[in-house]
Amino acid sequence: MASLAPGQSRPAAPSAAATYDAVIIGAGFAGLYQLLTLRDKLGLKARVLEAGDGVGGTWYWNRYPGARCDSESYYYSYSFSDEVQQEWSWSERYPEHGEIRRYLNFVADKFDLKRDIQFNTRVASAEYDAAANLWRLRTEAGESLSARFLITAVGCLSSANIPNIAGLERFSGQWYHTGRWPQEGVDFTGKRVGLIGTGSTGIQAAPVIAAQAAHLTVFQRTANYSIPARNGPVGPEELREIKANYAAIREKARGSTNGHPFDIAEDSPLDLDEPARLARYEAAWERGGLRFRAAFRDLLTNKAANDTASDFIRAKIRTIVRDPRVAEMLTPKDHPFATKRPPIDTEYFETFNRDNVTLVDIKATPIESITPTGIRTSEAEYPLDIIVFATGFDAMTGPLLAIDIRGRDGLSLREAWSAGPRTYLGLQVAGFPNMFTITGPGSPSVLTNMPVAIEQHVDWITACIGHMRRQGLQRIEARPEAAERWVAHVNEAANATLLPLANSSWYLGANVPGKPRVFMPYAGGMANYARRCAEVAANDYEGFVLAR
Ligand code: NA7
Repeated sequence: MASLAPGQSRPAAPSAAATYDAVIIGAGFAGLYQLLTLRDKLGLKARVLEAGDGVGGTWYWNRYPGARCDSESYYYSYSFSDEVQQEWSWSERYPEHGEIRRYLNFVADKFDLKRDIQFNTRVASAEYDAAANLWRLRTEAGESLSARFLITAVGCLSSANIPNIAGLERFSGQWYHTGRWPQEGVDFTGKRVGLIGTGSTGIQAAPVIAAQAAHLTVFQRTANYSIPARNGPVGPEELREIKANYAAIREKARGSTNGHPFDIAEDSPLDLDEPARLARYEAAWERGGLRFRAAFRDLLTNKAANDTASDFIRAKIRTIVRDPRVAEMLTPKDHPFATKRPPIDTEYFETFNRDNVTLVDIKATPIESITPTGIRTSEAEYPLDIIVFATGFDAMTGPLLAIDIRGRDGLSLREAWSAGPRTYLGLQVAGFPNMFTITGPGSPSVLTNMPVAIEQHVDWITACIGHMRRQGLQRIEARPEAAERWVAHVNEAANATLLPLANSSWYLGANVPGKPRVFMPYAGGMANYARRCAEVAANDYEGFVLAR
């Protein structure tokens, strides 16, 4: 068992089958805030079970070189406490993983949350006991707990996707998945490193690894669009202004489509002539970040509009990368911009101008095996000391299905979701009473700046449980027909956008062999979604059955 961080107390293990009002799985942004509201607002006996030895969730595990958030620090943060907003100062435009962990530790300590978090505890199973109306949990260490409410705060990107490549077990060097990065870090000095994957993670990691390693070979399956992040320090004046305007910033984020506090332009690139359109894109490129998508209103809904953005980025890649052959390999051709989650970068394309970096197109020359000394493709063998898998996650459903969750009559979540996830509002699954899934599939989640989606879910769940307690209600369960209607609406919302056009996207589950292809997050927009959830609650929890 890993040692505790300074100041971290380890709560006593619960006695056999200790019973709680609520058990929360996970101590990231979602689990911490859910614990705070249930315990301190509602006075519930609540406990968090967390697999890691500290708080952080996604940011506990993702410590790879270059790991930082793509949302800007001042709004990738909690809004529920003005004291936290005023006391905490971010140092960079995009928070680095260590700084996010320090922030979450600061919040956890400020509200004395760690006394109710049991670290180093992975939940193996959770079964609904209908007679007692309790969830019965078992941990991997064999402890038993019971709770009236089960709340999953397991994150959307926490189940590592490690490709099944023949020979990995014979590799004599070291290999790592970016989402399971060693706490002590990895020293690349003098090493020949192979990096598989060019999603957001690979694109963040490649420049940092290249700067340290003797040689970096990037194995690319799909060329990706990326926008410069334009990271830098946050100055004292900027910080003062942010802190003075937090109320308006938060309101704007909550009222937006993606949980970001900035405006999306009201016109289409097709309304402008070419010089004006290019000038708009240039300005967005210079400003950098995910906001590039907001340069026009219809980049995600109109293919012709999107083509102009895709072409602009392709031209940039060809300008930055000196070797035309490499530039061509790096140019995305098989999906429109932003239909896969768009990465942002710090000198990613520039990295391919370095003498110690090689790009291998593994769509043209697939990886055949990992040998004891490197990676063999259909064309060549690349000798390596270290392999880094930046191959992403079994997103959204993976972390839930990793736990053996069984609802009414022993129905397993795996069976219930055999054709893809089915939820009501991304908050509940029919047949699984009193279980809430924070940022579950069918909610905006990964299409937003996550803390906004998380706070909205936690506040809704807390209000719902508060209502139940006041009314003497013991059980809430999604009606199957309400879930069916919601699933249809989630599909409809996705189909109103260009998002389904990226047929290898993790939004669709297409990155994990054998996973059902269903567009998982809700693409109808954060503000619309929150309004719908509020209406459901106001209409006496329409679509749910509540019982004594
Ligand atoms: P992503 O975005 O899922 O990217 C994974 C990358 O790994 C992507 O380039 C994949 O290629 C590649 N990949 C996946 N499996 C394989 C195999 N078997 N062989 C070769 N290459 C493979 O994960 P990230 O960690 O980068 O980002 C996840 C999210 O974190 C991101 O979207 C942000 O929301 C933050 P593919 O494109 O599938 O051909």
